[in-house]
Amino acid sequence: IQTSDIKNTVREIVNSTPVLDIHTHLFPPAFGDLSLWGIDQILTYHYLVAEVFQYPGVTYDQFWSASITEQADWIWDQLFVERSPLSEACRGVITTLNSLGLDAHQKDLKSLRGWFAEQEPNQFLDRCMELAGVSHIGMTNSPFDETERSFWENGVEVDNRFIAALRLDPLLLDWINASQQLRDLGYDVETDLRMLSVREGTVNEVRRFLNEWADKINAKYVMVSLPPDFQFPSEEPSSHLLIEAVLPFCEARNLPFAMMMGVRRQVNPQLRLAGDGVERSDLTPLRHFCERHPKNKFMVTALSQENQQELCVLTSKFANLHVFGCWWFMNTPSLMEDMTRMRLELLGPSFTMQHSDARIIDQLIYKWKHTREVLIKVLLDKYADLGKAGWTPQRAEIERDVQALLGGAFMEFCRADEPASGDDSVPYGVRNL
Ligand code: FIX
Ligand code: ZN
Repeated sequence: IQTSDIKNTVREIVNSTPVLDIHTHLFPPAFGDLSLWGIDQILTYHYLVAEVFQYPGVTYDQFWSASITEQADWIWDQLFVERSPLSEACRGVITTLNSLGLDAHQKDLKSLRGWFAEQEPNQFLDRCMELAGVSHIGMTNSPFDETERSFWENGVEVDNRFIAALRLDPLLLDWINASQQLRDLGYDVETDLRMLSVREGTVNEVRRFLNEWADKINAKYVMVSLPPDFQFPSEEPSSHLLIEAVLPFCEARNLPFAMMMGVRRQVNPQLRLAGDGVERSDLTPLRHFCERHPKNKFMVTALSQENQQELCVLTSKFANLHVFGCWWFMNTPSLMEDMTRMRLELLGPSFTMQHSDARIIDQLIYKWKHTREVLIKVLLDKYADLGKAGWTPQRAEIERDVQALLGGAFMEFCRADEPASGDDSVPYGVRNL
């Protein structure tokens, strides 16, 4: 294609390529109240809760004892009426409403509520996925969550556009409580993992738990979020469980083990879900994972800006490491742009540019619209630089690159055979996608 047409071509391809959104907190409507959507949910998103407490007016107690409608009223008033919605999370609300054909600037919350009240959940999901250009949605599935667990135990039928990920935070970060929960679920585990002889039985039971739940939910990968000072290997239960149960299980089933690194939970507990923060992570454990477990596949996203370059370089050293997403505090246009540029410069199109982390179905719209805007900008620059160097891309080449960045590289990573395993009977993690 002509250099002058590249702009339109890149824009058109980025805007029309379907996304595999590998990590969200969304559930399909079959999961009842766990499936969140609608104006009051969007307005009480925890990013906006954190923002509204920048301004005086209500105490934490007043806010949390109010109904969700009252909370949404307060956030709307403070962040959209009294002030301009300049933050990324606020702009997201505007983009979402606008894309749905609603006029947010009229500041008429009542009529917005009326519109949402008329929507049918399944049709609304279809509409959001279509507007967002999302073909598949990765969930976050925790057998340790009682409400969610009961849906799975009762054989919930899962919309096949949703992909399950087995989330293991309690198992790896809070073994004392997790071991009790496992016993309650009928697994014969001991809390004390220090003695090898005792550990053996426990480890086998943990593997049974992992296998049963991976089957039940049809998990495509396994996932944990980690604090900045997480160490591996160590004398902590997490290391015993990883080395003896989780990693062998992942290897046997060819499931990637995804780590989200750098979250300092509950910096301000009064903010509840909005109270988590970020600190720079020590990435040495990640190197240890890749070196010592070459037959495992690891996926990583880091929450701190200061970790991004080191993470890219580490990724370029290990074929069993896949970097994904601009997570949470990194999911802001300026940082996302820097990160995507750097990743392309250091890794080429071998990573997953973004995951939405949406908690509310409607948010798919803005998260992906804003991401695509960034991707267009970055790719246009990169192709322009390549043009100057003497390489003008063909349409099919641009399509291939965009597909890789929006989910294709992840699929390829999941499907790739392990370097040293010759066992053909092992099912591929995402073969049914
Ligand atoms: O741990 C996670 O998966 C995080 O994404 C969430 O805990 C966080 O609250 C969030 O929604 C970030 O976007
Ligand atoms: Zn998340």
